[in-house]
Amino acid sequence: MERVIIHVDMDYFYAAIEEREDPSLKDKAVVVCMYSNRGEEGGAVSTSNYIAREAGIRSAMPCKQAKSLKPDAVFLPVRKELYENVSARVMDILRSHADSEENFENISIDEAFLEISQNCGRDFEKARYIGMRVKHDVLEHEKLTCSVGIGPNKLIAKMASSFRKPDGMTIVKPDEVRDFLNDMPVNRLWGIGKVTGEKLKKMSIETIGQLAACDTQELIAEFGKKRGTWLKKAASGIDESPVTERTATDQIGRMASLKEDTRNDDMIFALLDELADDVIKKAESRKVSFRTVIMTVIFSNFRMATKSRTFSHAVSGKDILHETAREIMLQFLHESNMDFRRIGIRVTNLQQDVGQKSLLEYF
Ligand code: TTP
Ligand code: CA
Repeated sequence: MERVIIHVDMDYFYAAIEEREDPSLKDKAVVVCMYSNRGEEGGAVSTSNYIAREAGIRSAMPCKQAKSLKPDAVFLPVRKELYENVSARVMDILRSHADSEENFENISIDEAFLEISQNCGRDFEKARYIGMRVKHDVLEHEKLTCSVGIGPNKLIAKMASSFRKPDGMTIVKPDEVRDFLNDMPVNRLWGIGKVTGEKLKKMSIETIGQLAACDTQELIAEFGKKRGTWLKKAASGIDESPVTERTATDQIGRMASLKEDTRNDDMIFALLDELADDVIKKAESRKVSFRTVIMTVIFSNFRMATKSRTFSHAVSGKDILHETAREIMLQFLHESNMDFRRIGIRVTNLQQDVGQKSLLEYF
């Protein structure tokens, strides 16, 4: 049965809330910073408004670097509790537009999926009207803008919402999916990380259309059965994963110190693999899959940094955790030249495995 799914992504969320709280910030560059316990010098950019982005400021960049790019920007500390309260209210507005409470899925502090198949009678023109109502209600009640994507499944809806930002709305009808994806660079496919992107590049696959045209067996030979099959399906715009409210909210994690402060890849990756294996064992014994991987590094100067990756669907198994953990760790190594003291890995957004195989397990 054909479905209609909306994905909503709030625009420059933390910075937008700060702008709303203090209208004098309106035409200024605003940078929200996560300061470490070492004060302002050690912080990283959480997010920034679009004026600041024009100066090249990006999430996760050291605040110091952001300051040098845009000295007249307004730098503000993260106010997580405030953002969480706003998020809860926004999610209530979004949920009210879904077919039912169960047809709503909150995937991060500022993103959610809503299934509206029934509410729009599977008619994409009516879906457009619901999308406009969603944007209108969020703006009216919370004075915030969002970007909306509407498509026949979660994958397409998610990619559509980032197509026109900020304050955009993009509708991709089932017969438009192919054209929508065809010429996009392959790394824009939701779920493709750096490692997979580079592997595909080596195979001379640059666009999603080229990936869709690939022989499934060739992809399986390169990426394994689950991942290879998923790549082929996703590139063809197929995603059968349901919109479902998350249930379990806890997490599983391990953290340990390296034998000595180091930047040596072998030492770091050996410990990382060990920690990831422990996390997977615990997840398997509890029969849960996870959607988010969070990595923490404590540097030799005790500064702490965190990075996370949220998958489009719940995933499980050693390989995906190892790959993701290594990818994130490489980013840490790339972005800092300090020695590492401790590393940690956590999985969250846990979902109980119910034995039902869906596309979400093809990762
Ligand atoms: P995003 O949706 O990735 O970013 P955004 O809402 O700021 O901007 P966009 O308009 O491009 O959607 O993340 C949501 C919030 O999560 C963001 O406002 C701040 C927080 N965040 C971090 O703290 N660190 C990060 O590295 C990222 C990417 C986001
Ligand atoms: Ca956002």
